[in-house]
Amino acid sequence: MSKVLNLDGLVGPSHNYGGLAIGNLASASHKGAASSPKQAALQGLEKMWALAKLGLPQGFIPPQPRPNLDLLRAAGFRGSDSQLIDQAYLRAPELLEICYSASAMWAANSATITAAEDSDDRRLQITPANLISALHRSQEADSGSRFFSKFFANEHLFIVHQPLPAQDAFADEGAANHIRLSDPDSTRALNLFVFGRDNDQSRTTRFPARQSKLASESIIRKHQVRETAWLLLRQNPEAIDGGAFHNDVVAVGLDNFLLIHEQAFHDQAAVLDEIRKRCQLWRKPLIIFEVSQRELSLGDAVKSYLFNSQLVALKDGGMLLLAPQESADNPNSAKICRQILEADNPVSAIEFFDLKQSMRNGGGPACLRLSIPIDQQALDQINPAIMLSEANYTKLKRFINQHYRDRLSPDDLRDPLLIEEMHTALSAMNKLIGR
Ligand code: SUG
Repeated sequence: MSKVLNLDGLVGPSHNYGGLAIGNLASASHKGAASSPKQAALQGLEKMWALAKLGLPQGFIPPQPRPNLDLLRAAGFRGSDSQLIDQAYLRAPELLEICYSASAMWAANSATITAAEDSDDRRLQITPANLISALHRSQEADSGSRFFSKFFANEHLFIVHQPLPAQDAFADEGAANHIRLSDPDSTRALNLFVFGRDNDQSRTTRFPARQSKLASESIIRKHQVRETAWLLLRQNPEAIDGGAFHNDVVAVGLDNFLLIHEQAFHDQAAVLDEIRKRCQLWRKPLIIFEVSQRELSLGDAVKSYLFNSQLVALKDGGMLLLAPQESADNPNSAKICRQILEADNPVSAIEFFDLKQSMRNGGGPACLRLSIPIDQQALDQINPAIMLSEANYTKLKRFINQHYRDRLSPDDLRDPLLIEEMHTALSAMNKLIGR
């Protein structure tokens, strides 16, 4: 059985609310609000540390360099760094927010990763996401690719593919649309690849679908996923229109447990039958906990982010459902939580975490992490500089307290001092991870 290494995106010092993400209701409703980069980063760090303290493999992905002034130059602005910022503030404020976006924190979108044992190639497969559905997210792809090439460099164990072509037909949002189910007692697995639109046909009426079918198919081919180990599924367009811009807003799975909202997939009853059929030879039977819309409306699922909880296999058996505080605050999802604990399934504990700063941009516990199915030999190859040892936890906490502002409003992005602060923080981070 392979372990799971969780790599969380460390929130960057420019975390702000730009209202940049179409179809993401939380992002739209917090546009222009003041953020707290320090609180955001500390909240994310505490989540990571809670899992590291349980003895589970936990690492982090450092923040990407911001502001991305190349974007402003590409848009025709000229002059010194502070002139670029000033001009953009006056003439293209959205571009200024974009070039400061800290959206790389949502590591689930950074790549699709499939297990070595699921591939005919026998190596862990990584495709960094092109994230071309939104401009602010598309600027993450290059730096994301460099991260994976550097930290997963052992060619015998890992293969880092190129991101898919930066074209609409290949729009790829990474692991937010991928779930790996597996039998804890054998090497059988089933990877669910979920797409939102069939090339340029989306079937949604309110919001665009982000993940293209061609992207998911291409990843299955590139990763050489064993024929018996994948299923390609369509997101329910109603879920996308209801604010589930990624499938991980309405479904989460680990090992032999799938927690899913009734409206997650197109033609869901047939899909769940097919999934059950594909897993029927497993030694530990697959358990599906499906929540009906009567018990929890799509609106409440999106508000509470219950399905964006992280499922974590505990060392002595059982699973932890690491949920956002909003799932406890919403009476309907709180009730579902109690039912999950009572029912016959692997979940043995539920803990609620305060991740408000990220949640206000539509990023819950599962968005903040990239989960990597990995065996011990490969895990031993991961550079300890990005692992959350106690020493690194302490260093990161100090780093955040020293370099992050308590408060950042859209107007603050105009402050030329902020550019310097970002550069200083970046060099300190590079030193911290030995880059
Ligand atoms: O792409 N929000 C992100 C949230 C990503 C959540 N990830 C997963 N579901 N896996 C997005 O919509 C908001 C940025 C802003 O508005 O400033 C944003 O990009």
